[in-house]
Amino acid sequence: MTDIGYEAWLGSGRNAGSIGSGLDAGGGLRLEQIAVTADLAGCGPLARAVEELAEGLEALLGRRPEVVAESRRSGSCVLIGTARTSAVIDDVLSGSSSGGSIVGPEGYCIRVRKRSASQQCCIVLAGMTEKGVLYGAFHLLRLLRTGHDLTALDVTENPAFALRMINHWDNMDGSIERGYAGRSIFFRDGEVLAGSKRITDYARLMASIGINGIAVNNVNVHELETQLITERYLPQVARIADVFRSYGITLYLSVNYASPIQLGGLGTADPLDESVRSWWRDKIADIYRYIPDFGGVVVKADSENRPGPFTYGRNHADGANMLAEALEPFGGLVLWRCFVYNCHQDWRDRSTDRAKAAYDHFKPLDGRFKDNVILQIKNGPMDFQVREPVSPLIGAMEQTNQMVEFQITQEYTGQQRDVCYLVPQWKEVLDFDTRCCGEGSTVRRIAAGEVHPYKHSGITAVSSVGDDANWTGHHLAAANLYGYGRLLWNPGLSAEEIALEWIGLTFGLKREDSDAAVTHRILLESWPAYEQYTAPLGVGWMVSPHYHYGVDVDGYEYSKWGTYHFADRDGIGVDRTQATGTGYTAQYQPEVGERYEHLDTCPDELLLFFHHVPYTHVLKSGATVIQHIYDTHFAGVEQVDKWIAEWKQLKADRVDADRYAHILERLQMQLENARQWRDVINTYFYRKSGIPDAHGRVIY
Ligand code: GCW
Repeated sequence: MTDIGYEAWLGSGRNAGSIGSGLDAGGGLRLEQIAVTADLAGCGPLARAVEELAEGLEALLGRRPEVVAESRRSGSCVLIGTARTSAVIDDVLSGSSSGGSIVGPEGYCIRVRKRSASQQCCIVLAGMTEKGVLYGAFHLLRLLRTGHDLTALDVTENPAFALRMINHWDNMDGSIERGYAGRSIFFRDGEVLAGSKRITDYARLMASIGINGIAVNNVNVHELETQLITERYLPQVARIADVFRSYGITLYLSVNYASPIQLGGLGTADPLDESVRSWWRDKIADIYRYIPDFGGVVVKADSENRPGPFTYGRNHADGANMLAEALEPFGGLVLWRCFVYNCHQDWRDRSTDRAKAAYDHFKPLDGRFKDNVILQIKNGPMDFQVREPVSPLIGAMEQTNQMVEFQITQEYTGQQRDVCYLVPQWKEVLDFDTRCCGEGSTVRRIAAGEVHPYKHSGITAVSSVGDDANWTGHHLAAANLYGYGRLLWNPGLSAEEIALEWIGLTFGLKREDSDAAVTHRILLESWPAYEQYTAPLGVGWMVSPHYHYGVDVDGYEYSKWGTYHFADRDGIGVDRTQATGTGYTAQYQPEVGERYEHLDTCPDELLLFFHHVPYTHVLKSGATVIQHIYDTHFAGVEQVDKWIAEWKQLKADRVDADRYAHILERLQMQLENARQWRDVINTYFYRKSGIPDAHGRVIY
């Protein structure tokens, strides 16, 4: 078994030829030393930063820089340190040469300084905290590895979101719910893999993209995982937390709402019952004895058959506040998921609309949650479909902290067999203007805490990582993991730029390289293509039940999950209007809701999410709905076909043989999948509607 891809975007060997200009090229940047302003006794983020720089520079320059105290520096060096440890550091932190950028607690500055006497140049990397220095070290190495000009370096960076999290859906038997890249890196056969090198390497990878919080176990907390918060497992969990801490990452756990019954032997988990509250207070105190900086708990309650406060006639604020009260003395958080809906719906019941559920449950509770509760809201109202509108709950609560949940694991978007680069989708969500506080109330600003005065906010996402050698199954799926972190640091980066960075770092290809261009094109075209050959115009859900890979048009049509397309011989789509449908559009701000309410203003790509229309309805594109279905399904397959042809043209010695063959094989699988989708969807709608393809292509 090969370990190609294990280094992911931190691989450093291949592209040594493209290292930063200015290094040894007359700019005086020979970087013979790493000078540190503090002693390095600890093993925290500062020590990690030194280690990264030493190894990274050695790989790039062919010699290992000497690590010295600031007082012993001579010649060209990287000087690193935190605020108030050195005059040079403080000077750099106090303002950029262009003046006045403020460095926050996780931010950093990188500047080139000339030492007047020797005319030797130093790169000064200054962070307010050790974490900032570590992020800065990864930034500097990224610049070096992608060939940036360092001679006039002037960087000031702060992350856009405070909480930049990952949620693993890992179970203790080693399986991963919705995992497509092997088994868990945290658990196996009921044990915690404390001490595993893989976890250290993972923490490093996550720190390199700025992730600062990780929940390691599945939100569906089963029997054994319920015990993770007991003395039996806490010592091992604490060892993972130690590793995370050294990389600036805080550990979180998903907990079972019914723990007081299952672990404590109580007869109830009623959040207003004093014995339940006191049980949780003791339990949380136990956790902090093992993990002093424990981040808090993720809770999936009253959702898909998980226990919750509803059993006791209480609401979600009651449930969340009980946990929040126990966590408060330690500064811990409750990440309370809003994925709450009736998963036992009768498909005959046309009045219940799953899309409305989260808003209906949570919006009335605004202001009733404690300050250390954050509502965790999926980006769309249904469930990570290839196309959904933005959840109307995002921004709708002024007095309740919120964070957005994305899905990096490709449950509904090709399961890391099909390439589907999701950064463009996430960017669309972040740029969406909810109008909750007038124009400019974008999801990005809400999640950054700029629209409402949230005490805590940020973004989380379901992990795509498993123990496959390359972490993500499909090599190209690593672009989503990388892109997620980069976007959370700086949502101003374009999806194109992020893809280019990733290609440069992963394959050592320069942007002007034609092989980089092919890979870049495939990534950028992949989400649109996936949308084209799967469920059309925002309708979603035509997937094989439970697995969610592959087509099954009626797989969920007569089920209990609340996910229907209502196709008949005349038309298709879900009427969610106020005028004649479920009234879902009323959950948006009026300007937004009105746009979706009317056929003439509803964007094509979401038409069938909001409206039931005849197949002959003419879209803004000029095509009828049925012709659009045929055209996009043919186009989606052609697209994948074209990628294969282009991939085959790559120069043999560029992308290494292993990755070349792996990606080609996956593209061929994707072609099969796309063809199946195309033929089933086109045939289904041809048979339903009786309307032939205007271009006479083969439909069965
Ligand atoms: O997307 C659905 C998945 C479930 C998942 C659930 C959730 C962890 O199909 O596997 O359960 O969402 O987000 O809780």
